[in-house]
Amino acid sequence: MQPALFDLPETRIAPGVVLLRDYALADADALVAAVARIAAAAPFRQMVTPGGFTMSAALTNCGAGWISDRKGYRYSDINPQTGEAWPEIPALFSTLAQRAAAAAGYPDFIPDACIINRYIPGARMSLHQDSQEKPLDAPVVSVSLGLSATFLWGGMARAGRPQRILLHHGDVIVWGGPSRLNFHGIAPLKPGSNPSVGAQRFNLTFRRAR
Ligand code: MD3
Ligand code: FE
Repeated sequence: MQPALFDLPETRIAPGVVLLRDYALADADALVAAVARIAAAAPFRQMVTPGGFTMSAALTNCGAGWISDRKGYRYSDINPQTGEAWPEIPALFSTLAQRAAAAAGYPDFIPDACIINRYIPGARMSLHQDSQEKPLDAPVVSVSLGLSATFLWGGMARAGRPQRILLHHGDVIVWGGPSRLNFHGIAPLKPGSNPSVGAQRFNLTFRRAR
């Protein structure tokens, strides 16, 4: 019998997409500590979309920063909240992202941007495509920390019923190849508490922005 998609142990879940269960578990506490240091210099904030909605997930960045306002989405070296450059990507982050990308079949990936999303119970991310990055042949490496979340992914169109994958503390997904422009999102986070992260979820996405 085929396992249900949501509890697949790991492996290739679509063309170019590899789920690495627990891959970041050994580094999780150090990753969370690094997130706290980054957030001390560049606080989490809820961005406003070009359509005027406030996103329910809060975010900060290291490396090149992704920002959104009424003018649109884009990458910016400057944090508009502080007027300063975003913190550098810690070596721990880049090493993990490169190892995971190589394990998934992308040996040449070197990230220059890391978006850090923070979800509290009830927060979500609606279906969208990530297309602001210049080299669209580079993968995106996603690291989940804290509360579990239901990841939603569709095909190349927003319409239709998205598939669901439960992502847990320490899981990594490498998303590339023909699936790089798939629509995806996060269902509203359920209440709960994680022993090392508390009542929240962080997601780190490593990208090649330029
Ligand atoms: C599939 N973040 O920051 S990570 C985002 O969990 C974003 O915070 C979600 O979507 C989160 O843009 C999902 C998994 C992910 C990230 C990037 C992708 C899946 C992707 C880019 C293309 C296709
Ligand atoms: Fe995304």
